[in-house]
Amino acid sequence: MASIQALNGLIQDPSLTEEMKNIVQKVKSGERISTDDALYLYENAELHTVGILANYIREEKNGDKTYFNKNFHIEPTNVCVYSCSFCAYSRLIKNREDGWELTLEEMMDIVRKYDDQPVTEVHFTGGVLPQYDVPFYEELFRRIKKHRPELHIKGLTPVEYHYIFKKEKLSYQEGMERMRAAGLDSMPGGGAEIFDKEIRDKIAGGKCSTQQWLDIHEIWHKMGMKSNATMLYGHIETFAHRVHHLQLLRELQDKTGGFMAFIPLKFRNKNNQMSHVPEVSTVEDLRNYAISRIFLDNFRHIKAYWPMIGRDVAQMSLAFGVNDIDGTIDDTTKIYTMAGAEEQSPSMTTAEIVNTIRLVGRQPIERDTLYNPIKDYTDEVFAEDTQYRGYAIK
Ligand code: V47
Ligand code: SF4
Repeated sequence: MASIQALNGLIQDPSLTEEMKNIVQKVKSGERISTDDALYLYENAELHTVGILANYIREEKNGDKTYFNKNFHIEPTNVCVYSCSFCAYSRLIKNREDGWELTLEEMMDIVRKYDDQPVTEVHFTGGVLPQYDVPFYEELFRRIKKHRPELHIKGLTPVEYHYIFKKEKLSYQEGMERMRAAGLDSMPGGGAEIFDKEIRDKIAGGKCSTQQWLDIHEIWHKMGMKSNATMLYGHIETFAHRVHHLQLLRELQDKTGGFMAFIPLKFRNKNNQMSHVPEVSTVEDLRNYAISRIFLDNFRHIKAYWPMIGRDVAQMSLAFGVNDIDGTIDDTTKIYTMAGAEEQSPSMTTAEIVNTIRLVGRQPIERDTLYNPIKDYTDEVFAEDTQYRGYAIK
């Protein structure tokens, strides 16, 4: 494979520092890099260098396979009891008339809207409100499963679970068991933000702590269930904070093996209390994907969430360790567009997502939430295939 030649080329590079040579050797021999190595990469490494290392690991783990899924989002509310300073939702608490609070029936209407579409997953995300309690979510999940049993429910995060279980006086174990019994299939990666306590208190004060976030995932994994992990980066955190975050995830994954994918989320600065904080560059986004890929040797998948990062950067990220670009979704997610994400109407057809992947020489595979392959689209011919975003398609 081309990636091993690139890696061997890198090893010959006389300009490499001793530290860098040591890291390259570790990657080549499949040895885990240390937190000091990761910090060294964040502080010193050029994009092309981490790109070669991450691409080598990506191809070792996943070859050219690049996954996507067919899903839709439901955001029960955009009002929230918390007011994380990076969140474009939180300002709406004071301005509730701009907000929406969906009823159970309204959420079921959204589910029914997809009845004749081949979606495999519904992803619940959004604000935290007292009326959405344990019995409410149990009823919602049960009704979805009754209506469409095979639809995978990926829902809520430790932020919501910590809040609703406390209200109900349930332990995390009891609460997660009730959620599973009601139909919850997996947990998305949100609410992780950044694990360093000082920075977390500044940007996401009041919601579940780092330890609580990790504990809920650990309990869920020990029940034999799967989840994802995220990191909100590119705001007021340092490189050392990113390494600390990755280290806690790697440690938990060593214990449980329950994480499917790691999803770095770039801080977007529109319509929130941190609009004065500049966004990081695309080069930094790609370096961050790559270093995450290199460090998280026990995570099989690194995902670029394209509605947030934009389809062009998501496409580029496929050469920097990423092997998943999430879903073909309708314009059902507002949390990121409100915060200034690249995609103002985040929806791609299957043909668009497949061609985004094929145009950079990768193999597009539709997957279910648990990464079971559904269909290989490498040789699929679509009606609109003569041109895609200005490129001629063979
Ligand atoms: O936890 C909120 C982030 C997350 C902003 O598991 C922001 O498959 C950047 O976790 N700038 C929720 N990020 C979304 C999430 C997710 C998304 C897609 C797939 C999966 C998965 C999980 O969104 C929050 C927070 O970190 N977020 N506001 C902002 N201004
Ligand atoms: Fe609420 Fe989540 Fe926004 Fe924080 S990030 S204010 S918990 S919706």
